[in-house]
Formats: sequence, structure tokens, C-alpha cells
Amino acid sequence: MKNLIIGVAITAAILTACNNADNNKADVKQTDTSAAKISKATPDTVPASTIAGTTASTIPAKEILAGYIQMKNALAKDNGKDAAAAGASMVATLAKVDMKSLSDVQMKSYMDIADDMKEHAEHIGANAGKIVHQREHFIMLSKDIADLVKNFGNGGQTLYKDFCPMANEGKGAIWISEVKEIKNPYLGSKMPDCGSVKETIK
Ligand SMILES: [Cu+2]
Repeated sequence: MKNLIIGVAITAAILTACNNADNNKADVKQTDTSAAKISKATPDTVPASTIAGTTASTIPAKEILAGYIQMKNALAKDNGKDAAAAGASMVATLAKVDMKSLSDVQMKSYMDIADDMKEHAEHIGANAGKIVHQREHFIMLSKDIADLVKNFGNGGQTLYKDFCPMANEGKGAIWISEVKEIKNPYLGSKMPDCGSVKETIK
């Protein structure tokens, strides 16, 4: 008897949940997975804040971002060769950063991400024929780029922080995009529009 009551309660809970989901149906594509429904929440808009005393010009944030975006778009098109070229040019850009022009606080913040960023850009640059491997490094590079934007600004352009719950073997991964439309760099043509905008960085 007790089990039956629990069973009825669970069924009722499931039905309620389904009804709630039904109410939101207009917002959600029929083919969406439940993970995609969860990530459908309204994205935050955050200012392109920078660390104390930083001006956008001290780090070539715009140039670094341009290389990253080129790489992201190549991966979204399953083009490992173009992604590698973007990786190589990003390494060259990073090598040009004049550390002496940075204040102590800027230096510390930049040093925290610069080596990591360089390493991932190098690996992406050196693995034109191995897009799976490039995408593994792109997961970590994207985190560095998100930190770069947070600390050194968005280079004067509106950016979007996107999230795909299926990337990174189902653990999920973020990327930074210059367009609002989702173009997934981790899944490419397999699932080009998987993911959602989490933050708008103006
Ligand atoms: Cu590698």
C-alpha cells in the first residue's frame, strides 16, 4: 500500500513536470534535449569590465580575439587546416605583447593566462589533420579567452559567451563568439546549432 501511494505521488510529480514543460513549449524546439531546455534560460548581459587601471590598449585584445574568432569559425566548419593557420597567427600575436608596458596588476593577470593560451594555440596550430585534438585544446583556450575578455575587455565589440552541454564528452564547454547565432565549434556540421548564449558582453 505504501509503495502504491509513493508510486502515485511520483506519477503526479512527473505529470506536473510534463505540464510545466508543455507550457514553455512555444519557446523550445521539439527536437531539443532536456539539457538544451535547461540552458534556454535568458542570457545575462554583462559589461566588458576590466581589472583596475587597465586600458584596452595595453594588450592587443582585439587582435588576439580576431585570431580566436577565426579559429572558432574554422572549427565550426570542420576545417582543421584553417584552424591551424589561425592558431599559428595567434602564437605570433602573443609573441608580440610588450610585457614591459604593463602595470604590475596587469602583468599578473596576463601572466596567469598567457602561457596557457600560447600552449593551446600552438597545439591547435600544429595539428591541422587532427580536428578532434584541436577541439580538445579549444575547450581550454576558450576558457583563457573568456578570462582575457573579463580582465582586458572585449576589444570594443559585442561578444557572446556560448555553452554547449554536449561538447567535451558530455561535460559541456563554452566558447566566445562575435555573432548571436549559435555556430558550434565543437560539433561542427554534426550539430551546428547545439548550445545557447549564456552571456552578452557589451
Ligand atoms: Cu596537443
